[in-house]
Amino acid sequence: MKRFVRGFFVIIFILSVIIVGIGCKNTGEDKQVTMIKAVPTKEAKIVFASDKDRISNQDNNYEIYIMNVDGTAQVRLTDKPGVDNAPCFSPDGTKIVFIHSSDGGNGNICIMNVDGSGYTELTDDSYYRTPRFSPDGSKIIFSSMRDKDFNIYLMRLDGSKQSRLTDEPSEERYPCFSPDGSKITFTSNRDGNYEIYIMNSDGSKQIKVTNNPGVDHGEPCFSPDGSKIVLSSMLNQTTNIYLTNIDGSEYTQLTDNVENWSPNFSSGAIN
Ligand SMILES: [Ca+2]
Ligand SMILES: [Ca+2]
Ligand SMILES: [Ca+2]
Repeated sequence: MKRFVRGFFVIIFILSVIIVGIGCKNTGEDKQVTMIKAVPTKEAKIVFASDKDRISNQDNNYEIYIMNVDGTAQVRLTDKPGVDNAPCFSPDGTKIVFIHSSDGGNGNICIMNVDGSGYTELTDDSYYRTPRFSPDGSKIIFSSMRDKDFNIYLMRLDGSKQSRLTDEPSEERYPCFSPDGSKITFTSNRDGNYEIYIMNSDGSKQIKVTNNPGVDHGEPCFSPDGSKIVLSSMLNQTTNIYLTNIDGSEYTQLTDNVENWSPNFSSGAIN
């Protein structure tokens, strides 16, 4: 009997050592994760527009700011009367493209270095919106109503070689390249209802992706593997985030609240 009791306690002791060991390992992993969250990499930055330095409620003087991913080290990059907004990093993180306008609507496409130097207006007739870099950083895609209605255009980083990719009398807006640069997604109301479209990067083969009564006009964006598009759509007076395959199948509503806009994928795999 004594031998049995002694053996029992030996087994309990061994199990305790194993459980404590596992617990310590998990604690160590949690610490590591916490450290990664608390100390973002030096390179990662977020760019955004804000009027937090406005002098009065009427001055409408948005500026472009940059900050660390934890919200620290906020630095103003622009200092110019008028609205500087809609910023977007170049793929290599060295430049920012954005819009400068008088009222936050249509404006001119501008580019600057990531430290705010080299502020340059690439256009001069104030008809432009939503500039985005191509994945290789060599071109800027944007929408403009300089030809009366909104269309999708492409140009070099110095503003030269502008080419129009759409030619419908409807509103074509919010262009965004696929990660491999071969396709562009955009919104259009050419069939009477705003839908998401895809075309080749030269403007050929324009195909409608969505087909529903919702107003699919919200900044579509490809997934990192190019297989899906995330967008915002208004149905029943509220705008929510939706996900669809690029062939329009599996159109899925992801949010169900009041007003959700501007979805964007991070890099990484989709499970
Ligand atoms: Ca400004
Ligand atoms: Ca058009
Ligand atoms: Ca629709």
